[in-house]
Amino acid sequence: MGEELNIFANNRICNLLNIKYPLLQGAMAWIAGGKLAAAVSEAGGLGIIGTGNADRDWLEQEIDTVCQLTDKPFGVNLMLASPHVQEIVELIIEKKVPVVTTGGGNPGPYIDGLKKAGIKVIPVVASLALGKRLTRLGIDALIVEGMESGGHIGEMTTMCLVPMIADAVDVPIIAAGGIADGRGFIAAMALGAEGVQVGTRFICAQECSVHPDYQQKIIKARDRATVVCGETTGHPVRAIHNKFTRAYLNHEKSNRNIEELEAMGKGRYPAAAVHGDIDGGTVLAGQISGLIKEVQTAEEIVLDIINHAVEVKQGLEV
Ligand code: TUI
Repeated sequence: MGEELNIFANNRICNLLNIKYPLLQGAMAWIAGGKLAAAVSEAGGLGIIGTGNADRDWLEQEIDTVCQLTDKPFGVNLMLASPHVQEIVELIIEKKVPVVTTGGGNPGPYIDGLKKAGIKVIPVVASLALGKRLTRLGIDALIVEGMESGGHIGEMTTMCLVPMIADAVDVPIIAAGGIADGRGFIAAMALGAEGVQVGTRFICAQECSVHPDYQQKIIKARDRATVVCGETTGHPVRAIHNKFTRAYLNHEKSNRNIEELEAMGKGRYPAAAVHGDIDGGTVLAGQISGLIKEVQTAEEIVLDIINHAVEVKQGLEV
């Protein structure tokens, strides 16, 4: 533990966000609510509420839940493709949420307003071009997300994209995609990141509101369990292969009608995450699912990753 404190004493992500460990919890729509975010923040990481397409009332409740459970910093993810994005931004500012991450698009138009309200802004990017452009707009850090991630993804891997962006920008970088233990944590640091974001492993946290069958689907997953759907629509999504992805991919091969494919995917995220329809719903999860073996508390997950990272780092110092 003493060693671990030394490692993070000068860490720019810890200092920026006022957290103990440079470990962010991925903001998964329909999955990461206030209870999970509070548990991760209480454990020393940064818990983040995933908004997806949720409206203002839902988010207000989840923010209130976090504030009842912890006085530590937390974040909200702004999903830029949401029809409620404007009202969500207003609520974030009203509620003085300490940290905002963004995803699914270019957050350029919202950065100024959030920064003026004293909020730390950390966009998720999946390409070098957008990463470079956003650093000129006064963002605080970047989450660089590789295509190993679950959910909506870009084309680059974490292994290639993190060092490219690390070379090109001065803001600190948080690596995401394919990270679930101390080996991934240290590998990300070696690539030039100063923090990591972990999504899929936190789906298997006890405090996560996701349906228990969803957690079991991840725990049973092996190395090639996930597939990417929707490449022809321009919105590729990684999910665990099931009856639905099989039907979708077959349809995608034979029929490239985007509206039909979009209609086929409608409502599938909550079907799996909330109602536990793990055959007919979309079970968003990253490639790292095959490494996840059990449901643990958020605190156990945070400490396991950090302690493992310390051990791995020591093992490398030959
Ligand atoms: O956002 C994600 N992953 C997600 S969000 C989600 S829920 C959802 N609900 C309804 C509709 C759509 C999604 C499930 N998974 N990850 C962050 C991420 N952002 N990955 C890739 C990007 C990204 C893509 C394009 C960021 C910026 C971007 O910019 C395009 C441009 O304008 O240059």
